[in-house]
Amino acid sequence: MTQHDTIFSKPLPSISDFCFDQQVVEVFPDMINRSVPGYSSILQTLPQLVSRYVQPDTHLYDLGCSLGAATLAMRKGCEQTSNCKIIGVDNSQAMIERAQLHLDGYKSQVPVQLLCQDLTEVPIMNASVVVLNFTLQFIPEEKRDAVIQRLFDGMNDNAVLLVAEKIRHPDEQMNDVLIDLHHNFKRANGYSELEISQKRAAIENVMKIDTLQAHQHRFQKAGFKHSTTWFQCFNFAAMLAVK
Ligand code: GEK
Repeated sequence: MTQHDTIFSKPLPSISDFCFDQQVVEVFPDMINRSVPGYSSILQTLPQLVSRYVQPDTHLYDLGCSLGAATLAMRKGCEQTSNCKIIGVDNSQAMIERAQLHLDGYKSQVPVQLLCQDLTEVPIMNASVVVLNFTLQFIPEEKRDAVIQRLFDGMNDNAVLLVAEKIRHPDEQMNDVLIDLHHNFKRANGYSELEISQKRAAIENVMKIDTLQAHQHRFQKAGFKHSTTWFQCFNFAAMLAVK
């Protein structure tokens, strides 16, 4: 059973930058479900997208896999394809250890290898599916172009890159509307004003968000032939790009 997220419920004397430590691992499923609108819809759709693009005898990568929720969804989508291997990567040791326990709990023919490593350093090769489910936003902005380019270079023709992110609207007034809708979503899920504002302060420095246009531009620049947004709820969006 996942624990209820109360990390920011008491006033904190000072707010440190958010990090994915043991305390976060314990509450992570509750935290992400109550904070990210559309998270479960995106996960439910992943098997369909994976089965559409997966190729036999290839690798599938889940970069920033946390507890392996997307890894499990990917595994469902490639169960019928021969000789696939999933590689899950996260640079939080606490996340990887718990993800291994989750994955061991479900039987499957598809091998999964979990790596505790910085995703910017993991070799990508023979990939038919690459997933960045709410992870790119934690990579320093100046490195994002190079990260997407490396993924593109390690992908096969017709492979798919699936990227979900919190996004910023270029029109400030519209951006404010989307932020208010998101905060109301968090209130409706039981987060207090104090929790919302302390979390915001903790995440401000570690999560810089791009516009949808910046993402699309980056995909094109890397060489992807096709890309679109396939899901959006408030300021959270899921995109796909095909090589
Ligand atoms: C899910 N995809 O449940 N290298 C590897 N991992 C990283 C890096 C990095 N440089 N930076 C951050 N992470 C998951 C949810 S959570 C999203 C992803 C969120 C990892 C970090 O340790 C964390 O586990 C994950 O990226 C982001 O579908 O909490 O909003």
